[in-house]
Amino acid sequence: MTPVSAEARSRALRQGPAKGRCVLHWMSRDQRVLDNPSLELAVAKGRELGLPVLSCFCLSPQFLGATIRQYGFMLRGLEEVRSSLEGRGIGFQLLTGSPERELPGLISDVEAALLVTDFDPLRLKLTWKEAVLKAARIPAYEVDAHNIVPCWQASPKREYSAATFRPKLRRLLPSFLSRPNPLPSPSIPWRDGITGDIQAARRALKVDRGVEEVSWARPGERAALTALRDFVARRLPGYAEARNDPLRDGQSGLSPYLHFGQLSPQRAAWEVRSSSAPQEDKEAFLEELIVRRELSDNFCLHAPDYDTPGCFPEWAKASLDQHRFDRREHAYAEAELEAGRTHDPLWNAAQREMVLRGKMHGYLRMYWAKKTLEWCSGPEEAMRIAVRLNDRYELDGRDPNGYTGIAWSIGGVHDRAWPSRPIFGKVRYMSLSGARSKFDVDAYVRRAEAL
Ligand code: FAD
Ligand code: FO1
Repeated sequence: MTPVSAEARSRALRQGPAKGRCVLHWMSRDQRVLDNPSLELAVAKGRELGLPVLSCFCLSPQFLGATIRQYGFMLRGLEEVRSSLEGRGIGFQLLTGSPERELPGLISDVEAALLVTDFDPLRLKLTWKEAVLKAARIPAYEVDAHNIVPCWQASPKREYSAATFRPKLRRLLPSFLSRPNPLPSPSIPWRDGITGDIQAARRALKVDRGVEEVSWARPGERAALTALRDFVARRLPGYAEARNDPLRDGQSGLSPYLHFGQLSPQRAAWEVRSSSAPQEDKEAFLEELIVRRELSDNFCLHAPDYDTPGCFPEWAKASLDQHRFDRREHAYAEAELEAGRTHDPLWNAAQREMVLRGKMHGYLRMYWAKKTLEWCSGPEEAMRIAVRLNDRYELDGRDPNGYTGIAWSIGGVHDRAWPSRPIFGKVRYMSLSGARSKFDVDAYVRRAEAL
């Protein structure tokens, strides 16, 4: 398989002559040094222009409801990024504040000749990028370092299901699923020192410190690689069957590393595919890692209202509307849901696990979100509460996978219509008895109560 250049994963946001004293890399979604095509392109441009490379990260103090749980994990990962860049002669600068203001200031301070940044379909990120490009008139490139097939190449439009998206990805995967490239060294090392005290920035953060940091995942790209290799060696075999049982440690646990970009999906896919695990387990994992995950980016990029019922397919909107005023046997206020005080022991246990550990098993996430529709006043309130709780407590929250997973659960996005029923209409229903047929619910509840 011939290596795939970073260029092939990039698109020009603005062309033009590059004149200045350095190439500036704006790291945001993909917070890693190795296997990072956006950093790779910045170094390649620096070698072409004979300029040093500076990488920067802009710490935005309020990011989509994130608490110290997520900021703490992210900042520890950035400490590792900083020291590993220093060792490679690439500069690192930590900015704090809003990127719309801070980036243009840095671009002029360092007289950047050209800007390279990573791709992110979230609305807030698109707003940041637009503002920076408007303020700084230098050539700029965007690299999709998060999808194996660059999002804009996989499909030019919103895909309605995995079934329509999978063949498009399959066709392009052979040209993009390659071994990740080594990072070339810059031709001119960065000599103006490293700025930005990450520890001081962490102390200065005015974020909710009531949601504790997690202990089950060590942050940073070295820990991410260890977690990947441990999963591939010990738990990929049997994944296809074990992944749906919340009582077995069957999922990979890689989502925080993928969310913060501390692990390259290309690296994960490459090592899974080259492993000696059974074919059905490899396929089951790659279906989630590539098809489901990259479908989420397609959805958020092409449905900017991804966190409201506006993004639901028409059949689901009409059907949910028709059943909007159906009688609810149970109804809960947001505070009762957040406190996990409902009549449903399984839901309460899943909520408790998420609040205390910052993670919830994939099967339970579907059940958890669907019940908010059943117990809230309508899809709008259900979406708002599910998004707020998911983004506040989940370590992997504030991610296209989350907005898509919640829209799938509450509004049938990427799903089909089911026989109509009260409240849900034609949106797929999930029941406690259904869960009991899949795993030992009482054992899961006991385990969560012991947390
Ligand atoms: P594994 O089963 O080991 O899968 C490996 C990777 O594949 C995951 O890390 C993820 O990147 C991807 N993946 C797996 N399942 C899905 C899926 N259904 N959709 C998209 N990608 C998937 N994922 C998040 O990263 N952040 C979230 O905030 C989030 N919120 C969700 C909310 C709801 C209501 C639902 C139904 C799903 C949500 N998911 C979210 C998707 C999925 O549940 C998690 O990615 C997965 O459980 C993470 O655990 P893992 O890494 O061990 O998964
Ligand atoms: N990206 C940034 O560029 N700056 C930030 O300050 C920042 C904070 C942050 C906090 C929690 C979190 O889950 C993500 C955060 N991100 C930040 C964005 C993240 O890197 C991803 O780009 C998106 O959340 C997913 O696409």
